[in-house]
Amino acid sequence: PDTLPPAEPRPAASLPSGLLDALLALLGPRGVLTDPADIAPHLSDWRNLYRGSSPCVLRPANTGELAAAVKLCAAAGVPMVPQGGNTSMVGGATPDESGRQVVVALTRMNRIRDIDPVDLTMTAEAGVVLKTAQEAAAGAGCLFPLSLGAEGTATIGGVLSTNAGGNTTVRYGNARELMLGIEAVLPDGQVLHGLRRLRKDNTGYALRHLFVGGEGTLGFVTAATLKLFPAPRETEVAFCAVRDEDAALALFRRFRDRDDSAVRAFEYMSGTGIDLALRHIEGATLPLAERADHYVLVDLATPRPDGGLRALMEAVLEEALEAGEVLDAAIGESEAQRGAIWRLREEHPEAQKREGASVKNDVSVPVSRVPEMIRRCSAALVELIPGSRPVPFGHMGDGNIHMNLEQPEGADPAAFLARSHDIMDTVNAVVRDLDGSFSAEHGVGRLKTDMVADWRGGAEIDLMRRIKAAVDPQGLMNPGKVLD
Ligand code: AKG
Repeated sequence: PDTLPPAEPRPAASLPSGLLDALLALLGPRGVLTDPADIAPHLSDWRNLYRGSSPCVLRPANTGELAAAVKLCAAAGVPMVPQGGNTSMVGGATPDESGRQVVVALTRMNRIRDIDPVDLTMTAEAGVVLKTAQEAAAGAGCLFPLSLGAEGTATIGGVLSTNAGGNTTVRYGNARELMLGIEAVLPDGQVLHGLRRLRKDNTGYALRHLFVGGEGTLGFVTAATLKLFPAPRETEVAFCAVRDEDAALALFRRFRDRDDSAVRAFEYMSGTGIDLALRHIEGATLPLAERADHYVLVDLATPRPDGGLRALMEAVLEEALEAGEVLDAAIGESEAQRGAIWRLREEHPEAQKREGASVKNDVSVPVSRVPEMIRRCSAALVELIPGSRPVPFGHMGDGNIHMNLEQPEGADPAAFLARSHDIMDTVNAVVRDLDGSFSAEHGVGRLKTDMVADWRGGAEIDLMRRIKAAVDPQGLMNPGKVLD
């Protein structure tokens, strides 16, 4: 819930002397926000977990301006916080409270520089909104497949910096797999020119990958060359009530075994989550006759003109009905119906927010262990906080479930949120036991820095720290994120 008061920015006077004038001379008044009302939206995160301060917000218009501004900040020893659409779930783009960190918003760098339907590539600047990139690809008869709930706001720079996953990872991989080349501004203001569009390029360390998942701690992603795919010609979406978590996994395997390439998304939702969506989301309706405890959404797509997806969908659902795995199913008959099915899934975060306080656990386990993970976590959470409501949902096809917990009905939200760490520890204990990860697609940000050393100890954390020290010796890039 939005429980925190609005952020209070520090006055610009806290910048080292002369720096603000130099930045204004470089970027102009549109490129430097100093009015507290303009700065305020940049100081807190979507979940309202954090609110920080920033003496001003820099908004460079291009890579050259950003590089020059970074040089000025680096020379003055001023820490920088890269920000795109500001949709982080882990406080990854929020400055701290010191008033020393300067937010650098890349939203004005929003040109699509090139689309090539032969190479199947798009080169887009960091501030291009994900949905805009999808639409531009579609306009060229292609598909840019990365898709997630925040796609109307999240930017290319943000989704790459966090190696976002989303709904289509099962078919197309995470943001990392969709990136061929990168342009970045390093912490000292040098520009790394790596916008190659090659499918093969083994020429030493793949430096571009340092910036994907680096969450802005090693520099700014300013543009990327992305992979496109042939546009789908046929799509089918079904909403199914399933017997239990094992039945959901069995259904996934049936589709995957029949036609792996057709499964674009396979999402799990609990009865509790769907109840919340129906309660809080205007116009939401259950497309089935009866409520169930477990549901899945199946999304099939193919570029083949005679794809036969409807026959595939019906055949697999029929088999699964006969096997008792599927209890009931509805196949979307129009774009509107397919959209309405997807909305039930995509509005889970909003529905949870409207219901009250909740704690998010963006975790992953091997796909085969998803049912066990959901069951064990749900039981452990209810034992920890009687009356609390587990709301597991998400990307079953790639092993990433949002193992969220909603407060008990009528309980005090603050008292519930005070148990956040216990809740996360409870989920993480199960996830660790099942060889999973404490952060699947949201990243580490500020929320989970203490978990990195615990989960990625020894040589892994040591190498991460050495890379950070080598690339950003002054520690100016997004301090306090990823590594503490
Ligand atoms: C999703 O909907 O897939 C998200 O990543 C949001 C997860 C959440 O709200 O916990």
